[in-house]
Amino acid sequence: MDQRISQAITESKNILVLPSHSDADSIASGILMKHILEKIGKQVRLVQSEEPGSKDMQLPYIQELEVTEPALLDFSLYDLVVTLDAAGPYQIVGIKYRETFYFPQNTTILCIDHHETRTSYETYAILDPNASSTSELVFKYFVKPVGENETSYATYDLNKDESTLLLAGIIDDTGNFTWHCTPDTFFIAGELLHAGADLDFLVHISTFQKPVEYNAYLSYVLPKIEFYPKLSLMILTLHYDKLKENGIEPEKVWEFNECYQFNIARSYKGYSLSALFMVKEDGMVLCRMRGNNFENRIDIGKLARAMEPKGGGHFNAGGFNAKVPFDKIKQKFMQQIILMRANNDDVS
Ligand SMILES: [Mn+2]
Repeated sequence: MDQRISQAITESKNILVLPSHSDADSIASGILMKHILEKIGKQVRLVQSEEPGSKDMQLPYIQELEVTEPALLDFSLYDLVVTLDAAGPYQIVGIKYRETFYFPQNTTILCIDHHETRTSYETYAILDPNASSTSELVFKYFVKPVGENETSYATYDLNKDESTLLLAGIIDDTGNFTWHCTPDTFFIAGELLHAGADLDFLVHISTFQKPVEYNAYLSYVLPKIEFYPKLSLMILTLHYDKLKENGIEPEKVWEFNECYQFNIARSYKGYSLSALFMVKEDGMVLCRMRGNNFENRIDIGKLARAMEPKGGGHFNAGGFNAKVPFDKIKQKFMQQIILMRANNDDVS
């Protein structure tokens, strides 16, 4: 680790920890950073813009997460801001502030992240797009050195609950170890199990949590999936108003969609790319994409960014939001995929 990073931490008294939008990886890495910094005597505030989902509410130490709008905080109160799992400042703040929020110029920011496509906004960074998760980076740099990694801070003894928490972050970001894993990922998972991580509990909360309403959702959704064999693309479009007409609560849909993204998207033979479009009543279109790690050749992070400057993600997962009529977005989206596929074909 860069000497300047350890120095910045050593010299800071009050530290603000800001994990990106709520998922198990950002929550786990955020809580662990708080514990690690507190152990060395720092005053730490841990803030996230969103309430965690019902699955993540079951994670250990979740009550330590303060749900407040980060955009409204007084950053001058902190010597250092640590952001986790955030590809840009927009991933830290609530939806209302995503277009407009930037950190004040004199803020010292340490960014710990594994996104491939990102906007630079930090003073110091621990970045590794090859890492499975930000939880993995926190382990390597602050808990215990792995491989070639050298860092003076990596001396933290994890307890059982903290190990469970970090493993939750890794499991979530790797889709139960089905993508983005390296030898280090498995090594760290092993270390976490040795330290007492509760795998049965994590499998339980990630697998056996489908609400009964999921059946209704599934029967509504399945006929709506469109298949484009030439583009090896599948698209699901959900309109909030139509969901409501069918008695499905749009707010609940994000929970169902996790099931969709894990169980349906990228499980069809010949379809290496899947996109989910959610069209809200105010015209806002949210797009989330997934690629099959073995077959997908399109960089989804780049695709998202080509669609919308604030879009982004990883090679096989990403998204963007845009307030443009849906037909136009869909047309542009298809054209962009045709363009990227043509470019790939030129290369091969
Ligand atoms: Mn992550």
